[in-house]
Amino acid sequence: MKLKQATTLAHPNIALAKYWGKREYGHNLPAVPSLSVTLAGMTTATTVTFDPSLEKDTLVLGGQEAPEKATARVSGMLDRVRAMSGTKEKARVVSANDFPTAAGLASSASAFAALALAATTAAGLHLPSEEISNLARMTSVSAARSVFGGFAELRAGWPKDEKLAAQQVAPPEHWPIRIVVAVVSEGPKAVGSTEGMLHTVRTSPFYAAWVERAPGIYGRIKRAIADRNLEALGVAAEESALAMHATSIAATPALIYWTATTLDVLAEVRRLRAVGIGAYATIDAGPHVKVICSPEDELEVAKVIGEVPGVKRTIVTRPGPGARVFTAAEERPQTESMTYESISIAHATLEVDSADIETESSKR
Ligand code: 2P0
Repeated sequence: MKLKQATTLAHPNIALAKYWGKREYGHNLPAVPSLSVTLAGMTTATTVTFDPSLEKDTLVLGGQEAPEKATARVSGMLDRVRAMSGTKEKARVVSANDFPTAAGLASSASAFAALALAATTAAGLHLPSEEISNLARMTSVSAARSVFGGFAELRAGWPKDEKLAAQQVAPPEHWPIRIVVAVVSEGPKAVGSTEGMLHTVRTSPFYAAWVERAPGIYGRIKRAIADRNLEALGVAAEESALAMHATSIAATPALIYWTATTLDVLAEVRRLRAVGIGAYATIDAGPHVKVICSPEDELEVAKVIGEVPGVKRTIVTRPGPGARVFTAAEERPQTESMTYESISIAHATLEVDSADIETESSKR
C-alpha cells in the first residue's frame, strides 16, 4: 500500500504592511490588508503521514512531542483536510524549524503554510495555491502569505468572505532587497499573536485608528514595491510596524513586545540613515528587529546591528520561494547545510537550501 505521506518546505514571511486584528464575524479574517516578503534562508520542514494505526493526530515539533494546544491547532487543519479528501486516518506530523520557534520570527506562518501543503498532498489532494493559502489562513492569517514566494498580499476580510487567499504581488527576483534579522532573544514570547491581537482589539483605544490607517500604508507599500523604491518602502514599513505596536502598547494592560535591545536597534537604524545608509526597521509580535536594506549595504548593516549589545546574532535574508513539496531532487545547500535531525523521511536526511549568510555576533 502506498504511504499517504508528504514532506514540504516553507519559509516565514515578514509583513511590510502589518496584519493586526481579526474581524468580529468569524472565519479568522484579517481586519486590515497586509503585504509581506517571504524569506529565503529560514526554513520549516514538515512531514505529514496519514496512518490507519493511529488513534489520534500526533505532532512532533523540533524533535519533541508538542504541547496539547499546538497539537489541537494542527488537528483543526487536519480535520478540514480529512473533510475535503474523504480521508479517515489520523496523522503523524513531524515539523522542525531552523530558527527560534514562537519568538516573533513568524514560525506559525511557515508552519501552517508547510502543513497545509503537506496535509493536502499526503491526502492525495493537489490543490491550486489559492486553496492552500485559504486553508492556511483559516488557522493562521500570516500563513496564507507564506504559501507564495516573493512579495505577497492578503486583503482584509469582509462579512461574506468564507474563503480568502493571499496572492503574489511580485516574484522574489523582482527586487532582491535584504532583510537583516537582529535576533534579540531565543526564548518564546510571553503573549502569542492570536491572544495579543484579540487583547488589542478589545482594549486598545487606538485600534479603530489603526484599522482606518492601515489600508493607506499598505497602498504605499504596494506602490513602492512596484517602483522598487527602497526609501518609500522603508518609511511606510516603519510606519506600519510602529503604528501596530503603538496600538498594542495602548491596550490595557499594555502589550509590549519590545525589550531595551529592540529600542537600541531602532536607534542604530536611525543612525545608519543619518550617515546615508538606506536602512529601515520593522518589528513583528516579538522583540526582534528586521532591517530592510539594499544588497550593497547588507554587510555593513549586519555588522553594525550585530554589534548592538543584546543582539544575539543576525540573519541576513532576502525574498525567497513559496511553500513547496520536497523531493529528493531538491536543490542542495549552496553555502552551508542545515540538518533537521528530528525529521525522518524515507529517502534522506533533509538538507535545505541556505543561500543566505548567518553571522554570529561576538556578543552572546
Ligand atoms: C503579520 N503578525 O502581518 C503580523 C504582524 C505579527 C505582527 O500575522 O491568529 O500568527 O494565527 O491569525 O498570523 C502574527 O499573527 O495570527 C502576524 P493568527 P498570526 O505578519
